[in-house]
Amino acid sequence: MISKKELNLYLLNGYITPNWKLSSKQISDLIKNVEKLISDNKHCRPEQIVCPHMKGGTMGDLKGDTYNYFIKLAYTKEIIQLLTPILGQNIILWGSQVFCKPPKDGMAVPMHQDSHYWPIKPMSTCSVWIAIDKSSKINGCLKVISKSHKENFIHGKSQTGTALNSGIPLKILKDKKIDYIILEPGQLSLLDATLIHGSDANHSTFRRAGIVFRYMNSNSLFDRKHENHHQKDGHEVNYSKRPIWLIKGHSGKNTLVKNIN
Ligand SMILES: O=C(O)CCC(=O)C(=O)O
Repeated sequence: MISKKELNLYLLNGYITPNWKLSSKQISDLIKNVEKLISDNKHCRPEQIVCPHMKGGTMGDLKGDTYNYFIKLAYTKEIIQLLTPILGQNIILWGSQVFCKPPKDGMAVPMHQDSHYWPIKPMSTCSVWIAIDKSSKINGCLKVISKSHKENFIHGKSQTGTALNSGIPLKILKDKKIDYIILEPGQLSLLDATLIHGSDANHSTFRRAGIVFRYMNSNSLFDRKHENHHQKDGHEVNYSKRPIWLIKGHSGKNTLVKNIN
């Protein structure tokens, strides 16, 4: 559970790193499964492995059987306890992504607000970003603009060689203070959907891998009619048929809801 002080910091700044981390066994299982996922899917950039918790991913082209592991990880009791003060008693898992930046080759993620792309109405969602490797400025850790979650910013086409189609133009960001989220393996960060965040390219000799799970309050609607879009890697994001998972409580008016319990 996060403390009242941590909850207030999350509401104020748009993110927190709670005082909890995965156990050594959980970390070694996570490393093993991410490495298997990447080696089973050499056709994907490792920063762009979308929905590894779903059999076949969102397009049916993700190979291997690690989805069994990732969906169970999303139900980890302690992670859900951290989320509950933020999202309430009714929670759905609707997405996930592995962002693994190989040494010397990892792509930058342009500064963006996730709410710009997402089909959730109203936007009551929280991302749990879990560090698989030590993540610091050297290997392209997450960077955020604290308190930026109160406002919507325009997005434009992103530079070539970055992991997303669009980002916030650099001229808008130039005077804003950047905070770097430095994490040990197994530590995690909770991020508001509207917080401006991104990460630099990895020029170091150390891998920087993380996995993010996307949760929403199930009183919000996962809108099946939201416009589809195409990612840079040719991956089509199609929200109309994606299954989502009930983590706790009720599923509200949401459709295509599964449950592993
Ligand atoms: O892992 C990263 O560098 C970026 C993560 C991100 O953009 C996200 O979780 O929405």
